[in-house]
Amino acid sequence: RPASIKDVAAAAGVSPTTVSHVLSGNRPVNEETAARVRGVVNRLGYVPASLARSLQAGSTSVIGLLIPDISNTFFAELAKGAEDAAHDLGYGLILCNTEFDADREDRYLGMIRSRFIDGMVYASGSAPSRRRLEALMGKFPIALADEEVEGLEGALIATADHEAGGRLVGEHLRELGHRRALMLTGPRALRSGVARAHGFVQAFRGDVVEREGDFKEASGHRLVAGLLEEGGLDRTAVFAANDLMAFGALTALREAGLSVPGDVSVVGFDDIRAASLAHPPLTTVHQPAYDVGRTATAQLLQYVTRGEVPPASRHTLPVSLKVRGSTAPPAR
Ligand code: XLF
Repeated sequence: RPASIKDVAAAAGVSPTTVSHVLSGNRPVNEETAARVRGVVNRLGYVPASLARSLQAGSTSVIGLLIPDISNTFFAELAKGAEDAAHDLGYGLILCNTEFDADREDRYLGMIRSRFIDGMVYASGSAPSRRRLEALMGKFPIALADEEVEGLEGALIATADHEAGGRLVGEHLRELGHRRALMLTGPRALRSGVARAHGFVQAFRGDVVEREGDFKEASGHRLVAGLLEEGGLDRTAVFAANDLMAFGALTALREAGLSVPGDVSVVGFDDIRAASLAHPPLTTVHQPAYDVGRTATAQLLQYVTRGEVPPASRHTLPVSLKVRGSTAPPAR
């Protein structure tokens, strides 16, 4: 039996009238109470009568796009592509930003179960939600974008060729003459970073020290500053698994009085807009973020419009190396 407004009220310890005020926004409700009610609504998958009617008609014509970090402009580009594809077919798009937080991710995934949205493009790889995602995938239209999720090989996915990108960086640094590199990886649970590191180590064929970051600028700074404090960096090159971490590394090197690329070469991954504006402009791997978002969404919508769950299909988009001022042959 679907959850009723009375079930929600009982579980949240409020009256049905309060639940209705929270959902309609017609009367102000104490923020703490409202948050509790919304939490119960999501957990029980309660659907208000007005929405239920539009759902019975078949759909809400809205899909969700789940991303981990809205401040990373890689995901802004990806969202543009997704929004354009949705717009083309008359669909609206709700942005679900998780800040890499598993609880938020679970709440947003709850929206598909409650049928607030007709489908979801999932551009994140937070490990804790994997099982929840898997359970939903057999029943609802979901596509993966950017990040593969282990155990979900049967999914519709659009992603850049992360491993090939890592190889391009390895070859570039090797050709310049580098033999000792520091690799700042992403979290080990995320496939994109693991694939980039794998491709890099294979092609570089030198001495690589790895340190695990979290794809944010602060971790790139912390890891490089930490190594410098511990006794200096005996590496001539740093490859960061995304541009934000490369920016953090650039700052830490500058603060320590080291010059890029004179003392150390630095390479990123993504080619977000800020990469070409950095000092020096960052050598990086260009990922087609817009096309990743657009392809995943356009493919997914083919099935959403028919009310079908998409079959497995893989769209691997090519990457390219953008050589800029942050890399040069090693001085020593
Ligand atoms: O999900 C991966 C990790 O970080 C994505 O492609 C990114 O490179 C964006 O910065």
